[in-house]
Amino acid sequence: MYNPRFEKKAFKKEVEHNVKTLYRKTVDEATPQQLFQAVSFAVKEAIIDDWIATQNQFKKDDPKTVYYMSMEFLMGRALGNNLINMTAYREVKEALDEMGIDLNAIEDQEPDPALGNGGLGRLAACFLDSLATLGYAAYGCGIRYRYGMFKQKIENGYQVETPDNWLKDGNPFELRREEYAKEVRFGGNIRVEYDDATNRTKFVQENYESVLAIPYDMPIVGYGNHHVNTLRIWDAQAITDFQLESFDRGDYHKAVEQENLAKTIVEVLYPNDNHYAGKELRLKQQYFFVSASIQAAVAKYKRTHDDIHKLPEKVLFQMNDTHPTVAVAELMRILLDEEGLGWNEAWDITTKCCAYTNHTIMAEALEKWPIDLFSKLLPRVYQIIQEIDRRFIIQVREMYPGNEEKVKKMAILYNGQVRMAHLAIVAGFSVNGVARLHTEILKHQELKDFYEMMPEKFNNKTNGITQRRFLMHGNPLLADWVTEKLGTKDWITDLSLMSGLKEYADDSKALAEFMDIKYKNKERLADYILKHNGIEVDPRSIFDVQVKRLHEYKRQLLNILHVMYLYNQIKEHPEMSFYPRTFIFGAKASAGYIRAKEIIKLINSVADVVNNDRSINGKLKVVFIEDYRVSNAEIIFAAADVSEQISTASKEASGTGNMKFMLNGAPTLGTMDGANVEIVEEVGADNAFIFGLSSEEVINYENYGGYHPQDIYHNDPDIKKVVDQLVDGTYSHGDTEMYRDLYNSLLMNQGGSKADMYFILKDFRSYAEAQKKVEEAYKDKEGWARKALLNTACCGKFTSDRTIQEYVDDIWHLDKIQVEVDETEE
Ligand code: F58
Repeated sequence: MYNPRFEKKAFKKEVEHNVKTLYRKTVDEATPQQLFQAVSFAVKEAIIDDWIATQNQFKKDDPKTVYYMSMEFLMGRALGNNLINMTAYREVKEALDEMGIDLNAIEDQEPDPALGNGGLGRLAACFLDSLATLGYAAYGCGIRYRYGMFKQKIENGYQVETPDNWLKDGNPFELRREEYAKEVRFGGNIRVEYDDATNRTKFVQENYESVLAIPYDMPIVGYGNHHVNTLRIWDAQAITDFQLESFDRGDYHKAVEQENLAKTIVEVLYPNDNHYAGKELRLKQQYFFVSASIQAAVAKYKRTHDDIHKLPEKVLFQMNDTHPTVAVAELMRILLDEEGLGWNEAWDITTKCCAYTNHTIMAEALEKWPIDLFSKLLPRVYQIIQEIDRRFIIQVREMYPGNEEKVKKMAILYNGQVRMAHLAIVAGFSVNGVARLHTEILKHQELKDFYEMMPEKFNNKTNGITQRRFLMHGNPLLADWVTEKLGTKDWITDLSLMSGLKEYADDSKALAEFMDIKYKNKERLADYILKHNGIEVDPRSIFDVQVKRLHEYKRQLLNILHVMYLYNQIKEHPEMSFYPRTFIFGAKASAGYIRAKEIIKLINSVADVVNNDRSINGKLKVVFIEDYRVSNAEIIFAAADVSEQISTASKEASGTGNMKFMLNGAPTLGTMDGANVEIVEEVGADNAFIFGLSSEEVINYENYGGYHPQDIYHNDPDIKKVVDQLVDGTYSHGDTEMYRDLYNSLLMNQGGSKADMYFILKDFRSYAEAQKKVEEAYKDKEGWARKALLNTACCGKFTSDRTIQEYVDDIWHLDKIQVEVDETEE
């Protein structure tokens, strides 16, 4: 599809013009960063026309709009993605080539916007891509953090965090929209007044601090349809009038406080994955972006509608986990206090507008705010939550008379805490999990009481990923091959068509082509590794990859212990046949998560020993890729032979990396956890390597005990050897204490946590056996190619286009938009 807006001659002129007006330079004189800016502004110019056309279409059609409320949007670089979705990548690449500019090098100048931690934030980004591509009206609502996810350096094997100053050179794709600023208030007290004129009680917040929320809009370009949605992220600014007033009154302190509040509130993304820290500043962040977004949504609605009761016909707030759950109370506050509605009317509207997605069952990730802190920071919102809770408890008592246990288990306010998940479930009309297994566990374990009381709210929406970024952009060679084989590009917006590749599963020529592309991508990754790690890896070896956040439940420790085991095997049996392997890791550990950091150090220590042992003839290599992020992820997925998805069954809600590997033709080596279950269902058990305890077995052990890792340690000499090597100095230059904590964690109960609570030793043997099967399978070149190709062919279900369509059909009920563009202009 050719986009005439990017007609080469005009585009080149535009770039030259931008370099000149922005930097007073010629293209030859400009730095790569300046060229990136100049090219991006030229691309933005074209996007803006579609953006305006989309907004005009919205005005005409007045569609229902989803507001995707999320603390995180892990967008990744915009330039390449925008070019792809504008269907202009090729023309622009050629135009730039002709100017002597390498588009790839220019793309590398863009900092990764990393306003998210991992899966949850990246899912939000994929969803925005799909919403625009499918032609639905949507806003992403979030925070414009000054510093996103930290940059990771590895120094002497240890993770070192450095700040991610992503806005240093400015963000060419954003628009500051001061005219839509909103005030957000914190703290103070609530004065209750009786208004004789209206016969109503009024709640007036006094002595509060406030900040001004300023929106920055980023275009979200749909693929080839001229549809451009908006990601609106909020910056904070001190309210200057107020400040002056304070100075006048001599209240210097207050003015400075407000200045500080504004600065700190958006300063940094909390770098926790699947862990809840309970910091006051985080609650401020939550209320800040939620309040601003809801005020803006209600104001926008009111500009063209006069009956607030009909808000649910046009507006939907999807809460990405519990982080934006204050939305419920904030909407109630606006309806009660600003719109003057009664409780029942307001509740009716709110519960039709709010829906909640759960992303984890990990107890430590559940948000519970101390009532003290919560009520001080958000006094009016807290009053409203009290009333929601009071009414809800009446319902519970009606339904389960005399059952005070239920009340305790289900209340929103309990034991001095506000339980955000309970609030989200009570006020949302929809509660969804993110993979079939996860939703079943929610219904029958974690949220059982709620499911029994309100089963109609519960539904599953298995996650998905966008093929535009993770195939077209990340793996252009395979993308072109798929197009050629299918004889159409339609897979770009209809991934189910990939099943057409199945007919090549027994075609030797096609299989050879497929593996040749994989080989080229492995060379590209090998170059990256040489450049960034100084390690030479052989693209003919098996690239076995585990990239994701570092967390004990994801079991990177199991992977590296197995590498240690293989190394022992090779050393003990030098004659043994062994297919060369490269184990590739990439993972950030949350800054305060000590054990996760120990695991990173261990991986790097094992890498040092193994990579430098000449006696094993390079049969085994271990690579830890520094600063794993969206941009290098694209290169890594394209080059993987094996996809490691080895979480303790029941712990990984879905996973989405697993889908990106599958799309790129890497079979899964994994447990029956999260979406792995559905991946195996689609591709067939023969084309995956499954091992380990089932989720039921894990849950049974957790509930009834009976697992003793020491027995395994004492009865399996290979396992014992590997575990002992954690404390015998093999990987620590003789230091026996460096990995003592990891050793203890596997064998001893410690404080609240059980020995080997993630069942690493329990699953070790079956993991090693599955790994052996991988090796055997890989030796059969064509057999492997077949498995790899079938993974790509069977990935259709895992597009986020499918996920979004399900959200639309079952929860959001949005109307599709057809953006009309003035063709004469083209
Ligand atoms: C992830 N959660 C799940 N949370 O772990 C993963 O299985 C799932 O595929 C993904 O969501 C998308 O549904 C996740 O990434 C976080 O990072 C939170 C950040 C804020 C603190 C609590 C965890």
